[in-house]
Amino acid sequence: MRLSDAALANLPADVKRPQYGRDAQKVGIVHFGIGAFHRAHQAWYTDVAMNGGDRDWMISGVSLRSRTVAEQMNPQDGLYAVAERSGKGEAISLAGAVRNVLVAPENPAAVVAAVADARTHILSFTVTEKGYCRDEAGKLDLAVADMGSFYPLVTQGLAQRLAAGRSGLTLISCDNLADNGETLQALLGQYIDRRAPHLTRWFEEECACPSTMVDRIVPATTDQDRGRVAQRLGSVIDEACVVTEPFSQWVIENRFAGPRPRWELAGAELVESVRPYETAKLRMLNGAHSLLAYCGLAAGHAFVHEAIGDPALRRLAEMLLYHEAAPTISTAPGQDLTAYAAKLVDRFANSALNHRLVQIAMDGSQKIPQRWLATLAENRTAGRSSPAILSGLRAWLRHIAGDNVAKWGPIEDPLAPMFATILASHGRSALAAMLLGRNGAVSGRLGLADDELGLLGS
Ligand code: CS2
Repeated sequence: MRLSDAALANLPADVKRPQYGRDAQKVGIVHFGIGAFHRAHQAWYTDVAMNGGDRDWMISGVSLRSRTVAEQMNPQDGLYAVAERSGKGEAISLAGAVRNVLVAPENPAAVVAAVADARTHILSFTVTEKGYCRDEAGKLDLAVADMGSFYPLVTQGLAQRLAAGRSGLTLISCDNLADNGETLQALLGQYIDRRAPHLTRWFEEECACPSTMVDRIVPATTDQDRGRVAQRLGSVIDEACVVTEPFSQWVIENRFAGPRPRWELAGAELVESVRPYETAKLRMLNGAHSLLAYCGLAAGHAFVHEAIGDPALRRLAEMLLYHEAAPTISTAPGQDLTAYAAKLVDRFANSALNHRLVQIAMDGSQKIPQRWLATLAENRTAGRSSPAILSGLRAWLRHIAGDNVAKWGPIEDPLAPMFATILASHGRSALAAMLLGRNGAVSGRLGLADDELGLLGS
């Protein structure tokens, strides 16, 4: 039997489930990019808020490309299990905040209508770094944005809101970008300027794009995970389950255009400025993750816990955390980076998660600037070297030159065609300067100095 509202009666009594009448709740959030991360993070926070008494915050998820998630979730009435795994075991609960999943290419009008609906107050996004369609200078690439991104759908929905005299919206980026709220505001603003200029002023005045720091490690769900969850659910099959760690954090800039769920009931922190948390998260957690990914794959490891268990890699990660990233962060009152770094190492060591390094290694061109290059540039200005990051960059260059392909599969990166062209016409030794030098295709304004490029070798 497949999980669904009707199947709830068949579940073992000890499986936690939504305590609110799901059918009675209206949709208040439209979320773009409804992958495993969203289900284990924002949708879970929203479920906790509704369990705590909040109402009408159901989520309509949008898939921008494939119908896989719709096929997993829609037959289940949007229900799915969140399995929190650690050395202490596994806790399972059912989350109920997702109403349905819309597949944008099949029914764009339904997505636009959901954005325009009078009851919608929030749009949110986990479209990954590349989903923002930025060019090398960080500006919107209009041609890419017109082809299957969220920009046209959101813009049409907002235009309908304006035409109908409806309220503005809060748009929340939950992706690992620096200043993700400002970035979203600027890029969507550029799209609106070009494609619907009559909206520009209304968007600026009536909508808000708060920045957020999102954090929860969520490996891609495997068939084995689904099998294990089915066992826990008394043989009820859940195609949409997610596996995650017990830890979760969400820091949100308190700047909304209208109502919002009480996400603080699940521990979300609403603050004046997200920047210190976001910078620490990107440069420390994500920075160390990418380092472990490229150096770990090269050393033959498959999982994060194996890489952090390798003494040489652990030393390298700690060098990045304590000596390279932490000194560049201006902390908020009470923010303790030493404790944060120690906690990260513990989280990475969680061997119950099986978090694949190849998952982290993908899309490096989109991740490296905010994870490594910003740190490197600030250390350079302060006269400090960043040897761990340089090791990471060296490992990344080898990765995209194909050294790990035989063992770990093809390079997944939107710039992979460019890497191939550079390799074919200029050879390996040109990669560093063309991608990471001043105004390089990956580094942009964060380009490396000549002596640093020299240290990368070839
Ligand atoms: C990871 C992140 O895949 C990656 O690049 O670094 O997804 C990481 O697991 C999350 O940001 C943790 O919050």
